[in-house]
Formats: sequence, structure tokens, C-alpha cells
Amino acid sequence: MTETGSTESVDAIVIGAGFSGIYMVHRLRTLGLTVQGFEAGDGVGGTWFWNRYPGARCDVISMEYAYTFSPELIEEWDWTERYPSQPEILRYLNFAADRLDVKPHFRFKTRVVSAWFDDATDQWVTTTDSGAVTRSKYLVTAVGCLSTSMTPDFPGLSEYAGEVYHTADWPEGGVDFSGKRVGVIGTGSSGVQVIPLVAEQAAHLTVFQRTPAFSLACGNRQLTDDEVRAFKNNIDDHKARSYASGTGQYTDTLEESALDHTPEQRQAIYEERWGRHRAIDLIACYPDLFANRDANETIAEFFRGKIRETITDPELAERLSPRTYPLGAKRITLDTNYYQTYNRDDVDLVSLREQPLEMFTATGIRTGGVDHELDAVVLATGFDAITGPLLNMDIRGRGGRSLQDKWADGPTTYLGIAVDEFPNMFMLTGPGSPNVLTNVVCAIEQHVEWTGDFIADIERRGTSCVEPTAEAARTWTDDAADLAKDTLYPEGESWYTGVNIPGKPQVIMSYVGGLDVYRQTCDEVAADGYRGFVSA
Ligand code: NA7
Repeated sequence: MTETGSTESVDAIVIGAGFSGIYMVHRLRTLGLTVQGFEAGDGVGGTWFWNRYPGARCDVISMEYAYTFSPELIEEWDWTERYPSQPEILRYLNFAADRLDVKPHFRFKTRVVSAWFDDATDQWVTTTDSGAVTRSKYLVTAVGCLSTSMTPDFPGLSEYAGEVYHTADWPEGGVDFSGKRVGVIGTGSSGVQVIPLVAEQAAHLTVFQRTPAFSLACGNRQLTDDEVRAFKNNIDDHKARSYASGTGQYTDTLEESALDHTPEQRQAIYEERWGRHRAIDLIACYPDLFANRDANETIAEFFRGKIRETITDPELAERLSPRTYPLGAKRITLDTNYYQTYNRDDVDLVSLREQPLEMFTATGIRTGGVDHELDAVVLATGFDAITGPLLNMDIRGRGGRSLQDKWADGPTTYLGIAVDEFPNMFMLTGPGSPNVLTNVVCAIEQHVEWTGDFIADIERRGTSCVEPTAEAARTWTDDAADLAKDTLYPEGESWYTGVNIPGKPQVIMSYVGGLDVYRQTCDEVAADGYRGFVSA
């Protein structure tokens, strides 16, 4: 390892200034440590900095999608809408970062290129795209799960003369589609949100759909002052209930199987829950909806019925109806006027299953021998999720061991937080933790607090390095894979399992045992002297 120019030294490096990075920097600062944060964006926000496409909105209720650790942050911030828009979340994160005074500890517009562990000094040596080198005892990755966008290798894309935008890297000043023929590829959460707004502006919209989504109308609305006040007054209850839940979101799950009820009973129950406009209320309505394919089919068919109710053309309704995977195996999308958009005369749907996407031409897209002339194309094609942002950097542990090599067959971690041979490296919402199967802010708070406590313990003991044993990491990873085997996730063929990225190892990158069980396990590990870790 060679270092040229000056090298700074800090106790800890934190990569990323989203929800997790902001809180981690704050937590480390309160321990009295010196911290250098790096963030590729020109401001805080993480995924909410980049995903500023029209209609971008979180699928968790605003008041629950917020930090709970600080009474001041809770008291001083008032959400305005039931589901928060991207601009409002970005304002919130700026407010939190200012209030916690963490911005001065970040270097923005700075991307970490590599982080190598130096065996001689037990330090991490981190290099940024400006060539700056920083040494630190700790390396904390707060890079998010959905921060490396994915553009498929479409033939001819580079020859296409029109405009191309990716939802995950949207121009800051916005895009004017007025008078244009626009194509949107992708009907996941981002596509479902952007499509209605592009349709309102464009002269014509063509949606290129490979797999239809199960989408729930989000019923967004302004919050009342009373609702906001009541939530704040009940924050302890909210915290207790989210801690006790498997996803950080709680609902009233019935005791009986979906199959124990008559179709009429189920219909009435699903209908009531549809009106709550919250995916968790539907998918966790009966305990077996996500465990039993027949039970799942009852709610899948209920969703398809909603599509048929909304779409006037029955053939179109069928093309928009998911048939190939269980509800919940791909993330349920949350929309405003998604299906209604297809009733417009100036919107067409191309099913790529019937007419495969052959290539981009200079003037548009060719599918099944048909040319679609387009002035602009929006790629809503998703992310190299969870491991993508970590493997984008050249991270090397003991003896120059690269993380890319170590994870060539899929990520192995202990608790989703640490990796053997990578001492003093802590991953927030890393692979093998509950990450995206939760209200991620809940998962982040648990991770930051557990990691902060561990680092405080290491400092108290005067230990130089900790790392998990290879056996602890292997056992955690194998047990997590065993737990996931019986779920319906693999049938979804989505970013949850890496199937969306050609060549990516196909494993469920999230711990499916629930955030409540996970939290308890992490606490037991800590109480047992950080069982599974060794010190040097
Ligand atoms: P998603 O959910 O991964 O959706 C990507 C969409 O793009 C999905 O409909 C894909 O179809 C489609 N896609 C991907 N590659 C192709 C190719 N090569 N050809 C045609 N269509 C393609 O990403 P989002 O950004 O919408 O949402 C990600 C998460 O962000 C979301 O779940 C929220 O948690 C926030 P497919 O289904 O693979 O057939």
C-alpha cells in the first residue's frame, strides 16, 4: 500500500450521509471520537438525495419514518403528509443533520474509492476520488441498501439520440416532458410512482412492463395537527410496539389462517384493510399469507380484483395483473392514480413478456419487431441492492483480502454487521441483517445504537481490533439462509434476492427472522461479552 501526499487521521470514518450516516456520526461524536464522514452527494439525504424523480414518496408512514432516539427531533419536526414525499424527507434529514450538527464532519461530493486495512498499524486507510487519504481505527459503512442504480445492458442504448433519465439519478432541476413522447421502462416502486406524473405532462407515454406489480393506492393526504400531536404524545408506545414487531411496523394480525375464513369473510376483511392504505395491514392480515401459497393466492386475487375494478379495458387489466409470483415476494408498491393512468388515451402499455425488448434504435425502442418512436426514456429499472454499494468500493481486509473475492458466492457476515478478516469494520443495514424487510429507520436506529455501544466498549477496554470469527460468520449466514428457505421471496425474482443483476449470486440478502428477534439476538451477543467476536 502506498500513500502519496498528506494523510489525515481520525478515530472513525463513516461512509454515507443518509439516515444511518447522520445518526452514526452523531453517536460517535457523543462518545468523544473524532469522525470523518464522506458522502458522494452534494448534501445529506442518501437515497433521498438522488431519487428526486416526480412522485418519489416513501412507502412507510411519515411519522413512523423518522428518528425516535431524540426527544428534540421528535418535538421540533412536524410532518405534513401521511406518506412523505422525497422533498419533505430531504428537508427532514437536513433539519436533523443541522440540529445534530453533523454536517461539518462530512466531506460532500466526495466518493470513497477504496478502504484497505493496514495490518502493520491496525488502521483503515481510506482513499477518496479526490485522492485524499485518511487513516482511522474504525470503518463504518452507512452506504444504504438502494443507492447503486442499475441500468440494464440494453443493446443500442448508447446509440439512442433521445434523452435518457434514471429515476435513481434524477436531474436536480427536474425535467420538462411537455409535448414529448416518453417511454418508461420498469414498473417497480419507482416506475409506479413516476408513471402517473409523466403521463400528466407528456404528449404520449408508453410504459414497457416486464412484470406487473401488486400496487396499493396510498390514499395520501395532509396530516392534521391533532394527528401529529397525538403521535408525539404516544411516542413511547409507538417505540415499544415497533420494537416488538418483526418489521418495525405493527398491525393487528388475525389468529386464524386465511383459508379458515369463507371467501365472503375474507373479502370483507381485505376490503376494510385496503381502506387503511398500508401494505403491512394487508400482507400481515392473516398469519399465513406469506407462508402458504394458497393463502397468498386469496389476497393476490383480491388485488387483481381491484385492478379489474379500475381498468376499463379487461384485456389491459389482465396484462397489468401479476400472475407469476406471490403477493409480497416482490415489494408491494404504493401508488397514487397508477392504474387510472392506463385509462388515458395518451398512455399505452407494452408487455415485454409478449413483445420482448429487442434494442434501442436511434429514435426509440424496438419490441417484438415494433418500433416505438420516443423523445425521452425514463429508466425505472432499480438497483444493485444491498451488496452493490459495498462492492462498488475496493474494500480490503487483513492481508489485502478483498471483499469482492470474499463475497464472490454471496455475502457472509456476522449479524449483518461485521465480516471476519475485516477488523473494526461495521456495516449499517448490511447483508444478513433485517435491512429492507423493515421500516428501515427502525433497523438503522438499532444498528447504530448497537454498533455505538460496541465501539464504546472497545474503547473502554483499550482494545485495538475486533472481528468476528470465521465460524460465527459462517453460522450466522447459514442459519439466515436456512430461515429464508421456506419463504416465498425466491419466487419474486427481484432485487431482494439479487436476481435482477446478471451474474449476481442469488441469495436473500436480508435476515427474515424479524427485527424483534434480531434485536434480541444482538443484545444477547453484547451481554455475552460480544460473543462471536475476537479481540486483538
Ligand atoms: P425495482 O423494484 O427493482 O423495479 C425495477 C423495474 O424495472 C421492474 O419492473 C423490473 O422488471 C424492470 N426491469 C429491470 N430490468 C429490466 C430489463 N432489463 N428490461 C425490462 N424491465 C426491466 O426498482 P425500483 O426502483 O422500482 O424500486 C426499488 C425499491 O426502491 C423499492 O422496492 C422501494 O423499496 C424503493 P422485473 O420485475 O425485474 O421483471
